[in-house]
Amino acid sequence: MITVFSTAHRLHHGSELKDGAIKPSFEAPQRAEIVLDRVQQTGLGQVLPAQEFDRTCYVAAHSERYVRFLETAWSEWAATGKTHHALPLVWPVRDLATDQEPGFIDGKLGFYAMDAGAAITPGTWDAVRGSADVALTAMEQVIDGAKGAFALCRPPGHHAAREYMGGYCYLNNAAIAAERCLSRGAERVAVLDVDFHHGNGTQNIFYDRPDVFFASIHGDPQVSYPYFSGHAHEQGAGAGVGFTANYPLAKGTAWDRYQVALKDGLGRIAAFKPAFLVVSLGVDTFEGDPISHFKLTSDDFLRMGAMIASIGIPTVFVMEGGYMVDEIGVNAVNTLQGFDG
Ligand code: Q9C
Ligand code: ZN
Repeated sequence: MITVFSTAHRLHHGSELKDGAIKPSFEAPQRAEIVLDRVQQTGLGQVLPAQEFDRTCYVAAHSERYVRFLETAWSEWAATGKTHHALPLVWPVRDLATDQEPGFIDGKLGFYAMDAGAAITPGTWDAVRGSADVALTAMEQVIDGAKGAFALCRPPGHHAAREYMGGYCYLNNAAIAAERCLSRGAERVAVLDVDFHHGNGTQNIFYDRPDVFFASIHGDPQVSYPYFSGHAHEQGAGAGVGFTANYPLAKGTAWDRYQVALKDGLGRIAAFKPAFLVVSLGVDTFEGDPISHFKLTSDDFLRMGAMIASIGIPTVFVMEGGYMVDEIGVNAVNTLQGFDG
């Protein structure tokens, strides 16, 4: 399988608010380098650089004003004299909800963020658009006839919604890739999210759409980040009712229970008959992950890849989370090797 990779990810290493303190983000550059090393060691296949795509490809999944915010946030922040990373500190919750974009950067940060886990640094935008271009380039491979392709994206994307960042995510790489195949003529596309955390951003982007089926298997939001989405009763809205499927699973879930949800989700995707499948591949379901609560083993990722292959749909794997850096390469590449068979 071909891997698409961009060195632009190295321009971004943010801070996050965690346990009441600002710390270097768990989502660090070394993550992508370790996955790339494993791809090369195992001889998975050729590694291609990302092509550059037009920003209209990003606006397919996000609003124009949100993309403009991402492009200009660092310069607006730096213009106030601050030198540390930008993080939001006030949010338009419930009765404060408004659709009016504030004029000042501190207000914009809260308006366009769901949490204080996606910092803006000087290199963030270049890394973020490089990551989206990685996903778009991998989608082109599959549109052109490859059975599978691996988008080694960093930063990840699945928490980023139409108009907000969060959870280490800025542009939703998986949603941007899904929109790309639709704009190139596909009638239907499915997104399967196997990251430990609910793919709230992808769900948000496609919630009222019947042409994109979204399935997510994740830690129960009663006890796991992002807490406010991913319940089983969330199944879509309007014309999209029935085209979103959520599988919240208990803390401590291992392969025996995980594979029941995966089988059901894949069955529903196969019945939808999509032209393409995008897999949001987070490997933070691993038993050793420092911020998650599932118990998958490295061998389970081989099984996961084989099960995904069994439905026979051309598939783009888009890298999302996974924070046990020693094992992230093994677990991601095991999934791809399981798929290749
Ligand atoms: N105690 C991705 O995996 N912090 N994002 C959670 C839980 C945010 C994860 C803290 C986790 C975001 C792409
Ligand atoms: Zn995650």
